[in-house]
Amino acid sequence: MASKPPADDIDESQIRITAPKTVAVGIPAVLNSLRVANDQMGIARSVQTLVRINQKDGFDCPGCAWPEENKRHAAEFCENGAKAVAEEATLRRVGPEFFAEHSLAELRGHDDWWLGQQGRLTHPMLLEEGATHYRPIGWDEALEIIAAALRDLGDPDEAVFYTSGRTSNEAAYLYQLLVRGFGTNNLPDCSNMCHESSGSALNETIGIGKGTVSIEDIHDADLLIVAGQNPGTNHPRMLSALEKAKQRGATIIAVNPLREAGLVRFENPQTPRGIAFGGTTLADLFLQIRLGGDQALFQAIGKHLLEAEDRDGGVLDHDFIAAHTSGLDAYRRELADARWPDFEEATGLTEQTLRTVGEAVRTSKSTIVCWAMGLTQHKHSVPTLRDVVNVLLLQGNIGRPGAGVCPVRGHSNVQGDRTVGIYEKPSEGFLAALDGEFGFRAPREHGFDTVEAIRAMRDGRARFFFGMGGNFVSATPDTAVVEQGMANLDLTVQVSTKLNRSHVVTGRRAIILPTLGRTDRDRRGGAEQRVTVEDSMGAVHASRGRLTPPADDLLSEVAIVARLCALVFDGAAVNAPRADWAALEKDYALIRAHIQRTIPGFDDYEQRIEKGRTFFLPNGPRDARRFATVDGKARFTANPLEYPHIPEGRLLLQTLRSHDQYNTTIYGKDDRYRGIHGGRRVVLIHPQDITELGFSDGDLVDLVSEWSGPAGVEERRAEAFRLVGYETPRGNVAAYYPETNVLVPLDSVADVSGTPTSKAVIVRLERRPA
Ligand SMILES: Nc1nc2c(c(=O)[nH]1)N[C@H]1C(S)=C(S)[C@@H](COP(=O)(O)OP(=O)(O)OC[C@H]3O[C@@H](n4cnc5c(=O)[nH]c(N)nc54)[C@H](O)[C@@H]3O)O[C@H]1N2
Ligand SMILES: Nc1nc2c(c(=O)[nH]1)N[C@H]1C(S)=C(S)[C@@H](COP(=O)(O)OP(=O)(O)OC[C@H]3O[C@@H](n4cnc5c(=O)[nH]c(N)nc54)[C@H](O)[C@@H]3O)O[C@H]1N2
Ligand SMILES: [Mo]
Repeated sequence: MASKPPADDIDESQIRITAPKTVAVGIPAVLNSLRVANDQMGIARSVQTLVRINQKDGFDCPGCAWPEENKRHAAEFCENGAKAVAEEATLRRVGPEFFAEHSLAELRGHDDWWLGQQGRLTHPMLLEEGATHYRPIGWDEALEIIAAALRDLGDPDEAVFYTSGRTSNEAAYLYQLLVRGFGTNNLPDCSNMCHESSGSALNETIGIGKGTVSIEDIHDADLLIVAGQNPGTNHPRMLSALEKAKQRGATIIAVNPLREAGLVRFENPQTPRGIAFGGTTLADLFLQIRLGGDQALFQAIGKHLLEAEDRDGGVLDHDFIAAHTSGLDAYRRELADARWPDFEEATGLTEQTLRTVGEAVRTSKSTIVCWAMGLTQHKHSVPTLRDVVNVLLLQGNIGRPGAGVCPVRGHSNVQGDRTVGIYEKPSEGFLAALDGEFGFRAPREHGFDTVEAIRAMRDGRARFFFGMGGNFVSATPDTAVVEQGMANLDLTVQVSTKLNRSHVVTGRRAIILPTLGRTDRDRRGGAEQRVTVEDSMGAVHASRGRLTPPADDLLSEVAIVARLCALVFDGAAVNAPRADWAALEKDYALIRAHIQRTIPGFDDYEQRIEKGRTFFLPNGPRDARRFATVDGKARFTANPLEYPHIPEGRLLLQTLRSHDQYNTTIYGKDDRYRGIHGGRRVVLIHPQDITELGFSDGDLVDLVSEWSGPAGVEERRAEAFRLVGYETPRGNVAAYYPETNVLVPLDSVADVSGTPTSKAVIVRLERRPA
């Protein structure tokens, strides 16, 4: 299995390398965001759009899920938020003429960057079996083909319904109802590849799969540990919150194999200090940890705290532990056996450094741990995150001001989608509420997550795929297997704003349904509709787009799903949900009323989102130190230490994002902060590893991943990457996703959560034939 760079548009011989930056944002970021916006949408539309991002009567930025500050700036967005918006608000169009001009075979030869640059989709398109080109089709006809394909399936479990995390609460709720009404829980989502490990660990230990802090807690924290996250690129607005905490006296510890600029120093473009005086130093301590060493780090902190307690006392919060937790003894025993040399080996840090961190935690009055993909995409991510919770519980750092867990979410509504039912393992309580509300019986058997869905596609157990947003083909692991799996299907349907690889790697038949994005005006039933979203901290608010949509008769996601519900349910099945689908399509408030009646925490939904208001969903640990776990306590857990072992002559590869991309949407080919310009097929590698493996900086290599499967060692190859000497731990390398997804074995997943191990792939380098 190999991925060749699509030859048409990749010429990365011109890649330019400069020194990595040590400061993030500042004026260059502002200029860059304006340039990108102007390219895509012209200056008038840029200004009209950018001033409404994250304002109280505007739209929610589709960039990330970081919450807004309560007091908003005139420009409450960041460089990368502006790029995300510009991509959506672009004036470029992909209409029927485009598809007439470009055959499927030709489109397959382009990379994700080229495809995304073509513009917004404007018409429903159909690819008939054996056809070389998509052709335009009417909405009714398209929806009828989908409904007929569903009726044709022998078993509802042969259908897979994927969701990406931009979908609004209203659309997601109706969508899960469509899927469950049809008879399956096959609802894989991007979260399966993202924060599923966080959800698994947090649900088990504190009884809620979400973070427990608010933005004020971040400002008030005494110590912030930011691990496995690159906020300068992926959550730039978080830097303002970290800056504020810093100015109030907080200590920040960054934990990352790479010295990411955003963690080192921040120039806030919204303050004179940021513009004129060189900004704020963020990380007081930068731990350049080995990939996958974080469990050892948190165990080391826990061990240090317990030793200090035994020696001097006064470290643990005994009242909290007695009243609210269970399992301390088992955790204590596990750590008593753990050895400092193992911690050193796993982290690449000395005992002295680890104890310095332990001291910072011991003396902190309130501690928050923030994390993202660096902690969730490893085989042992769930035990790692359980050990994060253990450390916080020791000092009662959950459910009080300035303290708690902060998994920093990716997609802007990924958390809301899960809240309203996008989940392959729904709870009985949720299903029973749906049954009561809609007069049917929802299926109880759990469905496929993302990896299981791909296996089903590969093995012929799935025949139908529906993608509510996202780019399943490029975002998922093991690209060659996924592409073959898609080709096995009868029909693949994508509801999308922009062209991507999932439109050109298809089943025997394929349908593209273009849809409105966050920035577009959504007029239905004679009124402008708003939707709601939930941010990373459990706050829900409304979002309303103002721009003229890219085509006149575009349907919103809600309208598409409501019409499918009518086609699939009305008149037909005996056991089907009942509702006035046409009415729901015309007034989204009616959908919110259903949500309010079936999901706890949405009381007075409509009133609480009026006039730019925001409300918090209930959060037991945060609100009242209530822990909905098996024993009603926050649970200490004993987790044997795990960390990656890299075979001789091999490297451990993490796959990550550049500064110029949003997941599989590539804005450009620069990674400004890391000093990479004009190309993406690079491997960041320690200079001594380059020499030791017999290469030179700048050499072109193939990356070959090695995975011991049931049938022996499997190899996967990604061709033509340029070696770039970079400050990363020995033996650890980094390269961009999605180009490297071909290397991630489908079966290499995190224990418990099933998340692909995108931050831990064993590879070797092979010289390219000259
Ligand atoms: N502009 C922009 N914004 C985005 C996105 C985007 O693509 N572009 N994507 C959105 C989405 S869906 C998500 S999930 C988030 C992703 O946000 P991040 O998690 O910040 O994204 P990654 O690029 O995957 O970066 C992972 C970081 O973790 C570090 N890391 C990797 N492995 C380890 C490890 O073992 N231990 C530690 N301590 N660190 C490690 C890497 O060096 C890197 O700094 O961002 C969201 N926001
Ligand atoms: N190797 C590796 N793989 C990874 C990761 C990694 O770090 N390494 N990260 C994983 C993570 S964290 C995530 S979240 C996934 C992301 O997986 P996805 O969410 O599936 O991928 P995206 O690239 O965000 O999807 C982009 C597409 O969404 C569509 N779109 C954008 N906005 C809208 C909208 O409002 N409505 C609709 N209907 N469509 C819209 C556009 O057509 C666009 O092309 O990838 C995962 N894959
Ligand atoms: Mo994500």
